Amino acid sequence: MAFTIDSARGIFPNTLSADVVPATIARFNQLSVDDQLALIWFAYLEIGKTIAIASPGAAGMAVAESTLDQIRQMPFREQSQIMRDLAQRVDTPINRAYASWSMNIKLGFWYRLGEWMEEGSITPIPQGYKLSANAAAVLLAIQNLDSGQQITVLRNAVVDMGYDSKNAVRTAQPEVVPQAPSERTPVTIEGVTHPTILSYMDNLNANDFDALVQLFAPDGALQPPFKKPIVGQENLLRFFKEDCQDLRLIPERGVVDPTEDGYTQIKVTGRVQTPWFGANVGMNIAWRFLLDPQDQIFFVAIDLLASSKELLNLAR
Ligand code: 45D
Repeated sequence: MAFTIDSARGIFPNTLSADVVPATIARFNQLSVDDQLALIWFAYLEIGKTIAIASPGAAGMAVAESTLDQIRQMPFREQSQIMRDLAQRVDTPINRAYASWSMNIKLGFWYRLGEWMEEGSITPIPQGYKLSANAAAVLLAIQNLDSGQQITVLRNAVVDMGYDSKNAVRTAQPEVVPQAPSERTPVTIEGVTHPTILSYMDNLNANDFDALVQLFAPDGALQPPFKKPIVGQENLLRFFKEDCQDLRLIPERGVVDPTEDGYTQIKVTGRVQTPWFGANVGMNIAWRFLLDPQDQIFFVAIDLLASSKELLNLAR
């Protein structure tokens, strides 16, 4: 066979992704836990000044409710310890519960704690907390990112918290109902009319994950930004249901490049919005597809681009 997943990862090598994001996260992870919590707080306040975060849907949050109530009832000192434990990823019951939640529940959990910190029922970051010089430098680096990169740093900081034991069972998130066909607005992509690509965008936009996963080869793979590939239809379906609800994909343009042995490389660039920030934040994204000879998705990488200039880079 012409391609392996590993070699497929290298298609369209000229694509410039926002490496500053993992670099910033690596610097963040070196900081003391108190600096980490304070820094996220300052970054969150800063970002909140210009872009509003939407509140999480009540239905999805049910599984986190008892943990949230439990924390709210604790004395301030214990609340601080819970937050430190989360950031330090030690083995505690709350950290195990946290790790079992889907991405949106983790974000919604912190959204609530943030609201309660502002309102005073959860212990605040001490007034006048002074960041170390290193932490101040990381905060400055975050302030200099574009908004799509800033929220990616915030999200990654949150998602990696908690304690993920090897054999943990994931807590199911309530499933969304796919949008009715009559309510869908199909995308158009300048330079790309390939039905598999258009269906990919349309099914993801409609939360139609069963149809979406059928577009992949049985051993097909998807590589999210800065992550390793997720391989196989079963793993992909779980990922889509847990982490990909209510995304808005706005592809703009692309190129199609037939390759050896009936494979086709297709690069598409455009914007993606998350339900948390709606139209207020558009992330600059590239999709690098490799279709097999049956026109199924053998591989797709999703890249967060270095800048909006990269939206025009379709070079092979
Ligand atoms: O520690 O084609 C406090 C895929 C202080 C799928 C706090 C995709 C203390 C395939 C402030 C309270 C998914 C790959 C913390 C496409 C403290 C596909 C709280 C891409 C933590 C296109 C912090 C999708 C809070 C993409 C409340 C790129 C933080 C989606 C909240 C990207 C942060 C989505 C939030 C992103 C961040 C969402 C809500 C980056 C949300 C980020």
